[in-house]
Amino acid sequence: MRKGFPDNFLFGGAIAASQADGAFDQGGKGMDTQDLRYFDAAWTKEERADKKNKRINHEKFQKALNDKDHEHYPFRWGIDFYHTYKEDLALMEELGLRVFRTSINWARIFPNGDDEEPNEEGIQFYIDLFTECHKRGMKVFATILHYNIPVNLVLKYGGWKSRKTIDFYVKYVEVLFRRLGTLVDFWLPFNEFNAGRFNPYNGVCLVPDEEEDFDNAVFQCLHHQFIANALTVKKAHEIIPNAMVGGMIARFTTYPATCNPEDVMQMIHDDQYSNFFYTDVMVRGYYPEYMDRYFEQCGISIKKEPGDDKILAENTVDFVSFSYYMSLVSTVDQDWEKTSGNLVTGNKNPYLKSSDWGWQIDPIGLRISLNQMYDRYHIPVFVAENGLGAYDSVSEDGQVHDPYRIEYMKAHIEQLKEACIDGVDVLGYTAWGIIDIVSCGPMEMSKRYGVIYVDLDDRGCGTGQRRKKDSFAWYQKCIRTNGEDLA
Ligand code: BGP
Repeated sequence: MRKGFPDNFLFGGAIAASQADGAFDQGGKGMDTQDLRYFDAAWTKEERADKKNKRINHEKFQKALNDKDHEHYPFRWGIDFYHTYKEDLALMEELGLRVFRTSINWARIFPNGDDEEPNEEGIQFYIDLFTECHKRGMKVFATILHYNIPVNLVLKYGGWKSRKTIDFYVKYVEVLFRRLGTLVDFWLPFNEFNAGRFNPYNGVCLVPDEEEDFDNAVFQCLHHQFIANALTVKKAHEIIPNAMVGGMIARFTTYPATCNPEDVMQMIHDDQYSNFFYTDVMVRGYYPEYMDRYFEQCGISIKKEPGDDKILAENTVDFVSFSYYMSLVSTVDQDWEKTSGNLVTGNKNPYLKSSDWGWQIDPIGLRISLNQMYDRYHIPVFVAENGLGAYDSVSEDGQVHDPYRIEYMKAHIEQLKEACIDGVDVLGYTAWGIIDIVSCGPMEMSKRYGVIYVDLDDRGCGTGQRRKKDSFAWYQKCIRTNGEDLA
């Protein structure tokens, strides 16, 4: 029996380009789809929670294209990581991170997505960034697409609706593999594959009111992404010896609300449609049978080309990964109390506490998820994201005291360790938003995940100064003792 974490377990931290980098119009970068998301710092908490304020539509999309009022577009400024990455990585080295996850911005490599030649300045940025990670003792976990594609691909081709986007994407990844292949340890073609369904603008870059049959368009885009994912696996294996390419979902672990068999059946369906469909295709290499019935019932018909099934079957991922923040409850009872969460609104679990944003905190759910994933696929599993979004503030003593975050991380890492003892082959754990960044869903800076505080507010105003929170020392000790000292 294993006793705990494997030696030198890959404790790490994660961020994403659009939420951190800023410099949206520098270094030859083109406009990307996240640069167009509008936010108003004057919105009240209720207005921020109201999805209609945040949801993009045709009108907002068009207005954003020419809007020079950058304050309302937080993904244009992020935390300026593009310019500060050296200092930030120095802090991460001090923290002891063994792996650093970030995403590559497609529009930095191909500003328009369909350019003939890549942008050398963009490539050089990633060579420098990843070299710096290695110099500071960190492996690199690179997400190839974390929600943002060059806007031009949406305007000219309809984004992921078009098969042409598969070709542009494959051309993009080929450049990455040839130029950055030796600098990246883990490749992730798509962040949270199931986001295409739960947050289609982020996941597949569709503008809802521009579609005649929205649900069908979503699944068509997802099919194109599945093919792009498989072709990426193929290219990586051809170009980079021993490449490790993963598949990822946002894991919505769900429990039946009661032992009523109807609730249990509902749980199975929720798990299939929200979670396993995506990993089943990427890991097993084919569309699972249960989706035939689902597609029939929902009137979904996907256009596939001859050869698609073969591409999926022959190019499955090397590891599976997920983000884990919360769990949900499945029930047929329509009146069950609701709660919010990342990308989804779900049923409330009376046994769990929630974060300030209503996400249900469930450390044991992480162990459950790891066991479920490993039982199902028996390939290595990576926890690509986990963390607590909270309001932090600088106290009078100049420190940021965040005992709630320490409590959250401790409880989850304890369960991660249990999963290792259960025998799950866990490759690593990258704590989400290791340094404060613009939050993805609400787009506010005030929802912070970091163990490093960044002095910026919801308007992007502030000194940008970095400050270690109490959780910094806690995570540092956790890593130094390889997860043995979690006190
Ligand atoms: C995941 C995304 C991240 C992220 C995280 C936390 O779904 O991959 O980009 O930010 O959720 O969500 P939020 O920032 O909305 O709190």
